[in-house]
Amino acid sequence: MVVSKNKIIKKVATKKPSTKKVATKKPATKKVATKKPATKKVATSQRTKVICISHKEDCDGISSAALIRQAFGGDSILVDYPGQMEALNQVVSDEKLKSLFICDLGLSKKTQDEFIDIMSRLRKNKISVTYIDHHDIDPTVVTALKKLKVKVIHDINECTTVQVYTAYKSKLQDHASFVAACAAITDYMQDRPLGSKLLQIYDRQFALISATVMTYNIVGHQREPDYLQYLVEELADSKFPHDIPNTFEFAQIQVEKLSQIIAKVKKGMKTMSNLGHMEILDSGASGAVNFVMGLSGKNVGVAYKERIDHGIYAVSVRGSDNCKVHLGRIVNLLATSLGGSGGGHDKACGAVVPKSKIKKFITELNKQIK
Ligand SMILES: [Mn+2]
Repeated sequence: MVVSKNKIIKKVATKKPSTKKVATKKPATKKVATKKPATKKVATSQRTKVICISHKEDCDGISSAALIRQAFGGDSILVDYPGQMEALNQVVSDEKLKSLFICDLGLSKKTQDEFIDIMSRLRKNKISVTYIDHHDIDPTVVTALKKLKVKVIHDINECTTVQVYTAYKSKLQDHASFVAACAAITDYMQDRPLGSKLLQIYDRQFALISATVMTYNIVGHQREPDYLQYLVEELADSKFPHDIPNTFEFAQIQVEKLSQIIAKVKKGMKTMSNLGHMEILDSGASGAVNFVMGLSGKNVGVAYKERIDHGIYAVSVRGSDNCKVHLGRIVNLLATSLGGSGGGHDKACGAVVPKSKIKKFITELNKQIK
């Protein structure tokens, strides 16, 4: 692995205390001794850390973290939606934190109040906070964040990485446009004004295969945080996916697994008037949901998997091009009303639903998407 920018910064930072030690060795002369407390004060109150909290489950989140790292250095904390608040609560108490970026982590009715509360605590400590995202957001949240002087970069028409790229282009290498184009593809946003321009720089098939291989590697390594961090570092280091060892081989294993899921969905899928749905037992719900939608012949597909330890179902919802309702908004309200949470894009979203409410969730969703 190449030594990352961030490690270099860290090394420089750790060298500082050693100079301090040199200073403490000099108590011989009075002048040096009186200077000591001053330097100490500055050192203890000095906030130097840059942290990016980003979404770990897809190419847009990982790529956003990579571009923030390339532009600003620092460390990434990669989380899923349920882990988002825990990570935020953790960084609030970090006395070294200077600057925080939050990327590709949409808010829901359930999380937005706590989020604003955490932001106000960070801002009281004068921490610079930038929230970059494209998920549907309650306008009152944007108003509250702006009032707290949180920098909000938010456009529902471009994926997060494209927005990171656009905002910090001058700090990024040329290769960052490729990372952003791939993220746009995997978020179904490569046809948007900025995303499509970035994609045009590159050969379409080359970008498609790169984005797809990245996605399979991210999805297949969700339980290996070190590997996800490694991907962030490699992308920040301007590597193409094919230059990261074994990514294509790993993608092949993933496609084989997916082909088995197709067979299982054909057998186990059920339909209602407006949607197809299926309980998934031995893979991720998000890996199966597109097949549920496609093979059901309906405009909406729902796949749900029980998280036995948590007493909930993790639900994935997808809409076809013919789906004219905003699924993210409907799912946000519906899941919240059933004691869960959820939200996302118009045609791709997710939810957490209490185990006992899953049937109600599906029948209500079926009613609401006519
Ligand atoms: Mn995204």
